[in-house]
Amino acid sequence: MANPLYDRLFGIHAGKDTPFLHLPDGEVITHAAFLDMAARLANTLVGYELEPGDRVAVQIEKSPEALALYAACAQAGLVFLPLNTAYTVNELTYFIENSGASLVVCDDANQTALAPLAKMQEARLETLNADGSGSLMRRALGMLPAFEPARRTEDDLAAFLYTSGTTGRSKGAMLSQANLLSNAETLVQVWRFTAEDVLLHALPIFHTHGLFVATNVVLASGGSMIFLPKFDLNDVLRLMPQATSMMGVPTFYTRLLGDDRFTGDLAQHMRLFISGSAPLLAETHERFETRTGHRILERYGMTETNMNTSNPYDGERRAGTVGFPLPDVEMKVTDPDSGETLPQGEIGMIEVRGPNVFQGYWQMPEKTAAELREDGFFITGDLGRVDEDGYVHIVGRGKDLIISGGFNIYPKELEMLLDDQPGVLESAVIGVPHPDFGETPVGLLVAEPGATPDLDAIMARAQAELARFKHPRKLIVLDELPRNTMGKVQKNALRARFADLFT
Ligand code: MLC
Ligand code: AMP
Repeated sequence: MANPLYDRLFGIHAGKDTPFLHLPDGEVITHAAFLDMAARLANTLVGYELEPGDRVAVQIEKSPEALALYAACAQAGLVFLPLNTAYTVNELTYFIENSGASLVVCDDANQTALAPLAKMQEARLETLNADGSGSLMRRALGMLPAFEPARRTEDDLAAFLYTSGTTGRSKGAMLSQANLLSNAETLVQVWRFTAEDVLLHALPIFHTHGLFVATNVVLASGGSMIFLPKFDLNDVLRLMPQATSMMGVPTFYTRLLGDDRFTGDLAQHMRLFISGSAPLLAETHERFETRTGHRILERYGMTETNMNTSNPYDGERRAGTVGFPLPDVEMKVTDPDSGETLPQGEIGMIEVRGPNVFQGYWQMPEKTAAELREDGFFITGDLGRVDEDGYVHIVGRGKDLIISGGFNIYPKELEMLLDDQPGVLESAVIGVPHPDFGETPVGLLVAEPGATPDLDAIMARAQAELARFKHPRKLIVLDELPRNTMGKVQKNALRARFADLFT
């Protein structure tokens, strides 16, 4: 094959007048129309003199055109680099510099702010707005709707997704065509997706879940998606009767359960509800079954590996577990210090190996070596155990990470900012339970001797520099931070002390 990713996800739909995207206003975009749009965009990208392997960084709202840009990058052999729309210019600077992107695509509204950065990086800057307007599509509309896919192999890179690190510095996870294809094709089988499926798609398309799990699975199966710009409860309730399946983060399910309009009748015809990206409380699983009769299928994955485990389609979907390793994924639980495999049932570090595991962190050989073993096992940073029936339980995190509504927040990044503020001696950021987002960050500060930190000013600083979802929900001044004998801050003690702040 000339270009496996394009051929197996997109090319297979050439010329088909079958629905691919159902938009909330009722408009339907067929596979053929979508591929026309992608080919026009691929011609546009090549017209900018981009070469296979070049990075295309995009920070744009979810739209059919944004998805077509992903397809166009696959077709032209470019590395697609989607970025959270919540990132500030400050945060974007690092991603654009670090990736060496040749093209940056943003909203018209951000063009002025990003222009100096793009210029400094010698990157081209084009725009694509939520309504499909902007310089990129303007040019694409004048292009031919046909494009010969660039020759690529399964080992070539398809995408970079940036993931934060415990040191506070983001790392570009390099995903090959094989990483994406193997996972998509496995998931189609294990979750029984077919051309009859209509997936209710309310996730963002800048992360693994919405792009590589939801979209790639639908593409590989030939089904269609109800493509919502975001999770809007009214739209989801209105359109669920036309869907067969839904994928979401736990917040989607708690929000549905919080609304009386979400009844068993509304969900009765649905084939499958899938949850992931953050722990689904066993209580949510049970309430969902009581309300609808459906057992949510929970699975476990991450940016570096796509999906690793899944509860079974046919067998028991066990609440509070993430099911079994996928058919082509090997998993072991190891001693975090020695790396030795632990006996079944013991809690340790989850490690995974398979065609889904990424190619390493872009230009960070030491970080890659620290997490990806030479024998191919990836050290996930998640702590878990396998029960007597083989179900994997995630019991905690070896990495200092907060997951809010499915978005990752690395405390270190917030702590570095808080430590820098006037009157602050030191800080610790912890995740505490939150009824809507699962967890939310709280900043604990210790004042310099004799100083009184201005909490409003510090919050304003955090708001100016960090994406909205990372903002500490509360700042609290403490006399001191609890430390163990080694001098390490005891975050567990702090999490226990502040566990009830929002519940
Ligand atoms: C939005 N806000 C958030 C937030 N999302 N704050 C904290 N955590 C979040 N996740 C902000 C908004 O900007 C807004 O700010 C305020 O919180 C309330 O907004 P909202 O309208 O209630 O939020 P909403 O826009 O509805 O978004 C919530 C959400 C969304 C849960 C629908 O965050 C979402 O779609 N999350 C999915 C994340 C995801 O796809 N993760 C997959 C990662 S891949 P203001 O200023 O108005 O107060 C991965 C691998 C794997 O992890 O295994 O899948
Ligand atoms: P990300 O880096 O955004 O891909 O986030 C991946 C992390 O999300 C994993 O390492 C886990 O900590 C967490 N995660 C994903 N799915 C689940 C799940 N079903 N249950 C618990 N944690 C999960």
